[in-house]
Amino acid sequence: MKTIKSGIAVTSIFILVFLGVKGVKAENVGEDNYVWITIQDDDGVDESYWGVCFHPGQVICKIINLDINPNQIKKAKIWYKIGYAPYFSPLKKHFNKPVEGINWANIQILVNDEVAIETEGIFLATRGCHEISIKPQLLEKGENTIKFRWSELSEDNPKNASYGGFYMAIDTSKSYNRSCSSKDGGFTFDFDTLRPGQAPDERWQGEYMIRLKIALSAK
Ligand SMILES: [Ca+2]
Repeated sequence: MKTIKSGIAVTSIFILVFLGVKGVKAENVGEDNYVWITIQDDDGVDESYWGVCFHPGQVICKIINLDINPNQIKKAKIWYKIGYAPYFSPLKKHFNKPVEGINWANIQILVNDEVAIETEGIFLATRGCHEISIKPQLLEKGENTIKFRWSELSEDNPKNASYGGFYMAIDTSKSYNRSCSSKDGGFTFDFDTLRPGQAPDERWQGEYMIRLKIALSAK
């Protein structure tokens, strides 16, 4: 994978709070005495098509740069936006909530190629914004990757589960070369198309709407 060394330096919470460094948002100190910081490239508005994955061979990847020692991070969450209701391939139909008898394959979210969460796809792929807590220990200083993919179904597949389509929102108005997709199960990644396997097109270029939220101690 091409390596991009750029991004946002989180060197001092207080400098960031007062200077309002682009791409980093600090929220108020909560009752738990944490300062939450959001590291994002997207502008909050997805205006076009999506990064769609229909099977485990298709992987999407967002790169987040951290200039901070991960042991300073008390809590961490991945925020992401799904742009369209997931598609259940056997029935050729979109569903936006769990339905009795419709069994989805699992979706995995990987942080630096470690599985941070894996659960039945429908719970991670409904249209709208999601926030998932992850272990801060998965994060590294420097470049971090956050990947989304379908998990391989087991051969016996006792629940008769199926893959479908999940639709990661893309902000086409911003581009920092920190989003890429794979059509070969994650062996190679392409920065020119965010729809795995599709030819480059401005409707699926830019940045995935995937952010990292980290909590630092306010003391
Ligand atoms: Ca936008």
